Formats: sequence, structure tokens, C-alpha cells
Amino acid sequence: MFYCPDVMSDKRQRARVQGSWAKPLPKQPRPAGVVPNTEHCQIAIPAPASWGIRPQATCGNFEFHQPSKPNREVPPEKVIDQAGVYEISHGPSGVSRLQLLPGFLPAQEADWMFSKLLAELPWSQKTNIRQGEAYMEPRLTCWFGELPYTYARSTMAANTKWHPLLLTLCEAIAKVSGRHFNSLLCNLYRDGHDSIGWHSDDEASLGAKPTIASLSLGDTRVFSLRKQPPPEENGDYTYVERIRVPLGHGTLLLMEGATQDDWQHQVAKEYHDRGPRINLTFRSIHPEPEGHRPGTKLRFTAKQE
Ligand SMILES: O=C(O)CCC(=O)C(=O)O
Repeated sequence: MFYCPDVMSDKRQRARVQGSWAKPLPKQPRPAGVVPNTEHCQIAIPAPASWGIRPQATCGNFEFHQPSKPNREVPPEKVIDQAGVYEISHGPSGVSRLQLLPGFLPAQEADWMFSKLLAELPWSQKTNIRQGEAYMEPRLTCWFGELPYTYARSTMAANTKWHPLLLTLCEAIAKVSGRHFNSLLCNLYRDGHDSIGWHSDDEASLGAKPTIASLSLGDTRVFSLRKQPPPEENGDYTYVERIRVPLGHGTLLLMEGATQDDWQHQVAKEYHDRGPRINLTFRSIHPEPEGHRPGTKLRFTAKQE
């Protein structure tokens, strides 16, 4: 900021302060940071040197210095919507990998499977605990597996009675992924207002570097991922990388490697018309070590609904 006082403005200033044509103001000590230059201008030196502007010898002759702290840009969100294998990050925990297979189920097969599972699975609304408060999940779920599954301080009892269609799907997915799954969490999003908050599937019972196979049926919803921020960001996700993966009818998504260590995922609410959607997430659950609290996270990321 700089300004050029002249006689008139000096008079105006005196008038405003003390009445018409008052005596000149006594000379004020110069405020810190204001230096007269050789012409009629004064330069107010901004206090922090990091702003990058330095006083110059003559008025109107400024040199721009790049601020020492460059502006940070929020990385643009990436979109994955084509079939393929994507290494989304390489970090100390290893490679995080997504495999997307749109059309894993042909549309007609996906249609009748969706209707059957919607009608025949034992859907219910689970109550979770967050910060000591109970809340209902904004979606319906059911669980199949030899072992109970605990997350968000609430346990889904073991349920060994698999629907025959789910057993067929589990085998088909094991074949394409080369992985064995012993458990399945089913989610039913009744409309766009149902959702699942940011979380990682990193409960100790899933073991290290779990592969999660996610099959979608029904209306398309956006599956979003965001990278875990480095420790110096203190849990601030503002500048992290983000990816969106639209998951349509019959699409299979595999999350592999360090994805659950280094990324979180969610299906956010959508406020325009969305029809029902079923998501089946096949996992492998292991008994938790003796003395280990069920449902404990490998890191402390709880689902935020
Ligand atoms: O509905 C989806 O696509 C994601 C489900 C999910 O994140 C989960 O079950 O942990």
C-alpha cells in the first residue's frame, strides 16, 4: 500500500479532525514500517516479510517477489470409470490398487439378482455407537459369515445361512480375483438419502492388506476415495488426493494392497432422485487375537455417517 499526500488532502484531514482550517497537526512520529522515499510517496512496508514486497528507492517502481510460502492447490479429483487395474498410490505401506470391472454381470442377470436379493435378504437397520451416542445407520444391512463382525462399537452376529445366490456370486468373484472370501456385508441404499460415511475397512479382524470385493446392483452411486493425510496435516483432508468411481449395475470393484491403510472411502448422500442400490462387499474375516477388543481398528478411523 502506498499513498501520495498533497496540500489539499492535508487541509481536508485537518478540517475533519479539528474543524475548518485548523492549525497543522504537530508532526507525528513516523509509524513503524513507513519510510519516506525520495519523491512524494510513502511506502507502508507490510509487517510480514513473507508477503514478498520490499520497499524500493523510487515511487511506482516495485519488484514482485514470489511469496516464500506458495499458495497450495487442492488437487483436482480424478475419475475412474473405465475397466482396468489402477495403482492409485505407492507409499511406505505399499501399493494401493483398484480393479474396476464394469459389466461383470450382464444387465439382465443383474436385474433379476437385484430383485431377488432385495426381496429375500434379511435387511435391517443397525444401531451404532459414536462418542457414546447411539445412532441408526442411514442404510439397511445384513451379514453372512462364520464369525461375528464388529464395527462402530456394534456387532453383527455370525450368520452361516448364506442365500444360495450369494454363494454363487462369492464363487464367481473368487475365480476372477484369485482370492478366497468367507464373509459378506450387504448394504441396501433405499434412495439417495442413504449413505455410508468416510471410513477404511481396516478392522483387525480383516487382517493386514485385506482385499475387499464390492459388487453393485441397482442405481449408480458415486464411490469416493480420499487419501489419508500425512501426520503433519493433523487430520486435515483439505489437500489430499481424491478419486470418484461411479459404480453402476453389475460392476465389480476390487480394493487391494494398501488401499485400506492409505485411503478412506464413502458413498455420500445425493439430493436428486436415486433409486435403490444393493452393494455386496465380500471380505475374509479372521478370529481376532486373544485379548483384542472386537472391531478394533488398525488405525482410529470410525465411520462418520
Ligand atoms: O456401497 C458401497 O459401495 C461401499 C460400501 C462400504 O464401504 C462398506 O461396506 O464398507
